[in-house]
Amino acid sequence: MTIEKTFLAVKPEAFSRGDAQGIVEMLSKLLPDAKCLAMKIYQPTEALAKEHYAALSDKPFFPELIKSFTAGKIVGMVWEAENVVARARDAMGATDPSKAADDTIRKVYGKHIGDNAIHGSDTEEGSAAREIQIHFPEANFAQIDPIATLEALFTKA
Ligand code: IDP
Ligand code: MG
Repeated sequence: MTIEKTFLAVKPEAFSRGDAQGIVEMLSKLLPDAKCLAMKIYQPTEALAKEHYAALSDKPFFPELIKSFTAGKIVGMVWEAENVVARARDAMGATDPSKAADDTIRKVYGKHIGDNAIHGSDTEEGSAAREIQIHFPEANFAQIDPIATLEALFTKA
């Protein structure tokens, strides 16, 4: 049993639809033992997006993906729990929302493969740690209440 961290983010399209709160609530419900360790609202720069999605740079949809990920604000988060990388992916559902199982975040909040509401680190070794380093280089992690923190961030924004 390994305690892991993963990087999760409400994507720009879902954020602009006003779905951030619902998505964070669903994460809390589907991963009840997981601790949220950090949360920020920010608009990814092109450089950040390209670094984040570097492994997909040769895909035909890469330009569209970068455009989408930089189109507006995201809610970037670090969550920690046993086996959380894979479990968060289960909570998210399939990459294509039309193929996602019922009661998954992408089924409820995703629209299509390019607008699938939430990002979560891949299970490939080192992927989550790399993304956490990119998005949270400051790395001052402490358990926070994700719903209350999001509300406070909205109040400040
Ligand atoms: P994941 O987000 O489920 O881990 P990845 O294969 O890592 O899926 O792809 C990253 C993101 O790129 C997806 O969430 C999706 O928004 C987008 N994407 C993946 N495949 C396609 C595609 O075939 N067309 C358009 N966008 C895609
Ligand atoms: Mg991926």
